[in-house]
Amino acid sequence: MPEQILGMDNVQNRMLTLEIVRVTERAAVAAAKVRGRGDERLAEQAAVEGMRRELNRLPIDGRIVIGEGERDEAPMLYVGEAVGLGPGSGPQVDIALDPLEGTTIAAKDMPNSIAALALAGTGGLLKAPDVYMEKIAIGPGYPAGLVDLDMDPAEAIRALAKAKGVPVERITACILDRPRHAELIGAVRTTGAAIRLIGDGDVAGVIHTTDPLETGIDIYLGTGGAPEGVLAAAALRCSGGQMQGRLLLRTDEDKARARRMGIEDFAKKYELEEMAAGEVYFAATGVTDGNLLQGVRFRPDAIITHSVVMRSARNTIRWVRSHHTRAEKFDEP
Ligand code: VTB
Repeated sequence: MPEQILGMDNVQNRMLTLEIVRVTERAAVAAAKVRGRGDERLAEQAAVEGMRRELNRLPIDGRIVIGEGERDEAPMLYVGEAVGLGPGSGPQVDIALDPLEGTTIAAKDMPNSIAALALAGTGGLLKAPDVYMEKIAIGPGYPAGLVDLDMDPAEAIRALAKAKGVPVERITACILDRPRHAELIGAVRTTGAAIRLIGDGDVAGVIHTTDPLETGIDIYLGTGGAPEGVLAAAALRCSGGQMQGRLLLRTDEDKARARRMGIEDFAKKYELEEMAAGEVYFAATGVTDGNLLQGVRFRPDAIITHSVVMRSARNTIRWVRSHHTRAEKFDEP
């Protein structure tokens, strides 16, 4: 059989675009069953088990590049784990996943926790170590290079307002609510722009820039997890938009982690295409209610999930609302 690669416009690959939503649906339902219990580990573990089960049913020869952690720290969905039905069943793909992005928000039943998954051809996703990444992202429709990580944040906000044709006061920046962002928040405040502070969930935060009419967010700024940065980059490749990221390697241990992932240039500013290259598929399902995705609903007649699936080739974005009327399937091993 000839080698199958992602991006070949064959029926199998096109079907895969839709199939991947089952994986995030399953993780989201598992996490939602225990959301709002104040127990992060319980929700995370449920999501991981749910996602893994469904991922291993996909016709792919997959390898995790962004997962739950390095092999010795994660029993399941660790970096390097082979997933899917294996060689011969479908294309060779690299996978970035987060079965429950925003564990704390799910445990508190606060907005915007999601289950997320991205697929790319081999080598398509940046093998980011589990360190911090500085990020900047804006949605589609702006000239390339309008904002930049190396710009003063206030300057970036003003440039964005100008390009959008609105007063700066009409711009909203999304920033993780962390003490480390005090200076950044101060700088944005000097412009008069609004800030939506989020407790967690910067994958959703970045994705929210792609639809400001719906989410009210124009720009994402600040430092969050590097693995989350790659997942967000994959989503932005599919939906359009601009993003840059730079790893923050502060300790010798951070640097050793990066080196293990094959990273040599510790100060590199990654462009969107360097974090998620070539053909990319992305899926996310809401766990808790959010700005773009509704959380899982448990009704007497069905479990309802709300997801988005995207493919970079044609920037198609599909919203999938599934009614799982035989909901007992979620209890199957
Ligand atoms: C962010 C947030 C994630 O990690 O990336 C954050 O969006 C960064 O780490 O949901 P800190 O919490 O240390 O700031 C997460 O919280 C995932 O762990």
